[in-house]
Amino acid sequence: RILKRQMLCRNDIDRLNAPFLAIYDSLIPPEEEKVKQKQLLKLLEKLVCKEWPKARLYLYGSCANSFGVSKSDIDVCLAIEDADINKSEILLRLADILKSDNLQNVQALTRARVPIVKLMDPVTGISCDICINNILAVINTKLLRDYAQIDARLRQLAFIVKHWAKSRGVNETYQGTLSSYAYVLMCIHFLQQRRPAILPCLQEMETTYSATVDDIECAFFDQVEVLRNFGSCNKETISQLVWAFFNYWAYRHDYANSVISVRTGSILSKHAKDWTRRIGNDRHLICIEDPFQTSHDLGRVVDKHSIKVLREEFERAAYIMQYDPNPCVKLFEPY
Ligand code: 3AT
Ligand code: MG
Repeated sequence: RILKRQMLCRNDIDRLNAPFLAIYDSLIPPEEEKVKQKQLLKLLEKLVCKEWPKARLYLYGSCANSFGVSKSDIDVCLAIEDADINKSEILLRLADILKSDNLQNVQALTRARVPIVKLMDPVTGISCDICINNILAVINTKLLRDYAQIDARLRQLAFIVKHWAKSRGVNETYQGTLSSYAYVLMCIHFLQQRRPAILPCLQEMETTYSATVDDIECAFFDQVEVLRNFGSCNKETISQLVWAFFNYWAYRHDYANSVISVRTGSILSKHAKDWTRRIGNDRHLICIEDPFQTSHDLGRVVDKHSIKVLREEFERAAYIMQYDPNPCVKLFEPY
């Protein structure tokens, strides 16, 4: 009976639309921030091209996937085609170049899992991480951005979920909770699964964009202008979707057997992916398939302690969405 009650939306749910949309609006970065980001990218391009004329710079992550909130750092990828490059040498050289142009807090982290140079631009006040040849991240950034253009509810839901995750301390991969990238994939998958569907599955459609990176074929439909009405048969509002999202992750997801897959627009079985056992540090306690690196579970950072933390947070959020008189405040209360 409890489960059944959880599955019925509270009857005043639409009263929460305006406050949720106001939170969303307050998180959108103002246009001048975008202008400053472009200004910094131009400066970096100028410096990089002097040293490596064939190199290119790409923005990736939340500054380019349209899921970035105000005052985020920016992620930049330096693409160099040279076959036998030594990443550490390039990062160290890059750090020298940036330092001599008065960029601040320049640091080359050559031993990190993803080696980067960090910097802060005193003119725009923006901090930035530069990595080398992380082309898959540039492509998954495009995939997310393309999904965001199909239905406005994706961006609204993802901003609210990211804001909730940051407020509740469950957006920290080094503590075993999930990355922003993983949360956005959870939102896309959730909207693919609504009936009628709010989002299509771009990787199952005709290929209009393709790239091969490290032997991985990345192909999907990217003419998203023609999909602008895709979700219009589904009239669910943002407050209903936030309610249903947390309800799904609190009570309906089958953690023991299921893998969510944006690539196929469906749920796969852990068994089919051979994700049933712990191998090394991969425990597969919550399974989120990367859309391109399909052997890669974005939930692999989650351990037996943090899975409890995460599930309790989903249950707390679902409870608040169901019963609290003021969910738009309570949901985001610092932990
Ligand atoms: P924030 O707003 O900075 O929290 P973000 O979208 O920039 O969100 P991250 O900083 O977690 O997200 O990651 C930056 C980008 O790096 C996002 C995605 O394009 C890529 N990325 C992150 N984690 C992975 C991963 N495990 N596998 C593949 N790509 C990833
Ligand atoms: Mg980022």
